[in-house]
Amino acid sequence: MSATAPLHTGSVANADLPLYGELGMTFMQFPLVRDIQASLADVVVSGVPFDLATSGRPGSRMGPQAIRQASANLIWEGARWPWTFALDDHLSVTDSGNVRFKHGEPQTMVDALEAHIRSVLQSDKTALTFGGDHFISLPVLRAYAEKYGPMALIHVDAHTDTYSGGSEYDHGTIFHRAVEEGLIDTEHSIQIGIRTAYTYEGHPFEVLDAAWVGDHGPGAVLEKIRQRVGDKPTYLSFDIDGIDPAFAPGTGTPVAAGISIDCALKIVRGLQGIDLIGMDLVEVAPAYDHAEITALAAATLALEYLYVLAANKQQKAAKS
Ligand SMILES: [Mn+2]
Repeated sequence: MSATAPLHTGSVANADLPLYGELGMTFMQFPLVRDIQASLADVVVSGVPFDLATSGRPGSRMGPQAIRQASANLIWEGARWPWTFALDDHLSVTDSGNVRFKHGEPQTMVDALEAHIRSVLQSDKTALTFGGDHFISLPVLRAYAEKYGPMALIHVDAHTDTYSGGSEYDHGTIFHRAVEEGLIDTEHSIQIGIRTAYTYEGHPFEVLDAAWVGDHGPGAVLEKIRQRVGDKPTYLSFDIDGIDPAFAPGTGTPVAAGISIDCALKIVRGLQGIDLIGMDLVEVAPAYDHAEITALAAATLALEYLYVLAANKQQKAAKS
């Protein structure tokens, strides 16, 4: 994989470019580098094939490979529309493969993932992490909080995941626990696309529910996000079930009337200028997908995020 020349340069694909990827696809065919310290990349992509904390339909352990495979549809476009530069002109990305742990022993995943993300951050890179179910965000946030302290959180989801009951390994309780553990600065955090019940009174996050997003559109959402997160280091946690099942049916706990993929992409694209320090994209369960539309939505959202990082880096370089 690493022997392959970068495929993202130039504005159009070369005739000899493998349009639909190769065997053992990495995300966007970025070089596979397992040794984090040896990598010179700005961003490390990782998969966490874990779904033991799922309350509904399992299967998100197959998410990372589905997202990587779907990204094969995106590599031919040298500069992704509507951006006017090639991603690797400004940002270097590697894929470190999947985090390894013992199936049936959730704590081994927690320990391995936390150590992995810690090593990414210690080498001055940031992480783009593919779940797996949403529980994987908790070890990631723990490692992030060691470096950044309590972070601003932008959380896209149909569910708040702030439930206080639940089991030790539970994809519905992570933000309750993250708040409890002091990983998140709730005053600067916002949840978007929510359309299921939660404890409304005393809820620590600002919520833009799916109906509000539908009524007001991405511009208004971005205004609210900017007001809320300000210039704090900001982590983006994206549950694919925040998107309407029409655009993302391949997930464990789908909820009707979500946000459209168009709106979601405009929101991610509009995060330019916010101090983004990491992203996870979780709950893609390919067994319930149709025509790979969920995996394609996830791959596209992740790529859009990388373009935002590239634009931010460019802007920073221009200032200094
Ligand atoms: Mn959810």
